[in-house]
Amino acid sequence: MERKWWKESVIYQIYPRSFYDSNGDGIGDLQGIISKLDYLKDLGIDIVWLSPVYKSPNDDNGYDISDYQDIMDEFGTLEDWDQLIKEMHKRDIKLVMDLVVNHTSDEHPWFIESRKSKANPYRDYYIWRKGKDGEEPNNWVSFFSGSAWEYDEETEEYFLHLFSRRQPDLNWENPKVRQEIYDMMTWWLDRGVDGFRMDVINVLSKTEGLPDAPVTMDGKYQWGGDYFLNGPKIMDYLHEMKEKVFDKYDMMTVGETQAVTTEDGVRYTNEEDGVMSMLFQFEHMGIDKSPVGGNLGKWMINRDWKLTDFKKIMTRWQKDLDGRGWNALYLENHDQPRSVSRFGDDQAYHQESAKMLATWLHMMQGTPFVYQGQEIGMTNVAFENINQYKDVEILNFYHDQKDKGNFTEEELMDAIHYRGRDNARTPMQWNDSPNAGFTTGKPWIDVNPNYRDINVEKEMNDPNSLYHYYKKLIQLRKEHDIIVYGSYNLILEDDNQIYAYTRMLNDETLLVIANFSKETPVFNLPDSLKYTSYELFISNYSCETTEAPLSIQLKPYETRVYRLK
Ligand code: ISL
Ligand code: CA
Repeated sequence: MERKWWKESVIYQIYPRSFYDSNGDGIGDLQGIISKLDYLKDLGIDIVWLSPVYKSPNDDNGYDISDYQDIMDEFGTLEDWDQLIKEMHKRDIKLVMDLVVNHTSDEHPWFIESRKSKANPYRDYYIWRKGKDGEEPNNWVSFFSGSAWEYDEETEEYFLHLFSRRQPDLNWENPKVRQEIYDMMTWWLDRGVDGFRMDVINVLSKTEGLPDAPVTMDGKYQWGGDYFLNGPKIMDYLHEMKEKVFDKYDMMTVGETQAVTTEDGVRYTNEEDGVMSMLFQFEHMGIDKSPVGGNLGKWMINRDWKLTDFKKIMTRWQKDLDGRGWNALYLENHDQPRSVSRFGDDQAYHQESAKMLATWLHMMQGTPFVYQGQEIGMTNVAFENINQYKDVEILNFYHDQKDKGNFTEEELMDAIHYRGRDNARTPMQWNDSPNAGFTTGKPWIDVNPNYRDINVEKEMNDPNSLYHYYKKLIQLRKEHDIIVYGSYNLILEDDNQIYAYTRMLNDETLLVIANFSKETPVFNLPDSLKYTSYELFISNYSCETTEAPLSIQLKPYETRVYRLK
């Protein structure tokens, strides 16, 4: 396996709106990030993935871009951005920008032109179709509820939007669109960025004819994923992007790819003719959703998922990509609930379970991602009033389902409390002063009321805190190649409480034990694992370093990592 800097790194994701507000308008900004770079350096991370900071009317918090080559007013200016990257590079931190090129904002000049007339030179930058019998061109449902088509009076045609109606899909069939995007990427790379996180990158290519989707859901609109996920020309587009852009720089890319098999994963990320450094797969994030149609399934929560099923998913990704591709390891981002609330226990075993999850993730093969606040164990929030929520996905879901009347108010709020994206978007909790020290003004979204217990200042002052545990995990990665390059093997595959696995490199074995339960199961080392010496690398309870990893009664959410030789 080739050595690469982005394999040996830990990446920290910043959701700028909620990170740190430097000027009291209630919105995080670039100067806010600059003032926290020493914090990130202290944590030990190598790369920052910055969610979109481009000009945007913020229908989807920056994932709707109206100018790819300028900064959103609330966040600052291009000069601030230049200062940000300079200050990051000075501290040896690399910067990965978000690349959102499946769609633009409806306020992007291309779209403003495109909707003016059928003859406009920008018409073909987007996907316009005539209606069918007075209705939408096809029956696709949007990721954000309702039809994926919007009627435009001006030219009496519909445009496609897989996401919000204010995020029209670009027409990747058009070579001019593709060239504009490559030029824009080159412009950022020449300004110094070190890579891109590629938003919904595997939906760029739509199946010709845009066929109706089969009926799998209640209601009029249906999940059309088969006609745009990993579509017919996706590899052509990405190979072209690689040739025209990526190949010219020492950079990294991480693709956000829903509905990929491990075979797709290898195709996208292999070192010979892959098109991205690593990818975010979604299978493990689907463990607690129901299999019903498309994105609606995420709201239909399955709380009875089994650890053995989780193991099957993770193990498949670990083994199938070993030596053939590369995994991005994550449990959180700005679209997902907080992991300690979802997979751990955010009450009685808050610290223990958050440490366990961190260990379990960081010891796998792949590049680990830390989402802002994950390093201090920030939790889900349960706002009482729907008006406290800001996310377009949540609000569309709520209103759409209200209209349909299939669920009670309580059921809808429960789903939002468990699954809503705003769980991850409440302001970063810096200290116990009002608004968690995030802003001196009124935050754009309410702060999680638990900020007096969970905040950076408190974590930094406690040597046994989750924050210091993360530092140690990140440090271990720098010291031991086996954590980066070792091969993964699952052990105890039928155990429903303990997730245990090994990593192997040369004559070394890393043994990772993680109790995913509140119970106290006994870990027994399989006979097949022989060793002559052992060393405890890290653990979340204080334990005897001389206790051999043979038979251990684990405490709730206990985790340990041993090196065996
Ligand atoms: O939220 C989700 C996970 O259940 C998805 O439906 C999500 O919308 C999808 O993963 C795509 O996400 C990306 O593109 C969206 C944007 O809203 C998300 O924030 C972004 O990560 C559209 O640009
Ligand atoms: Ca601000």
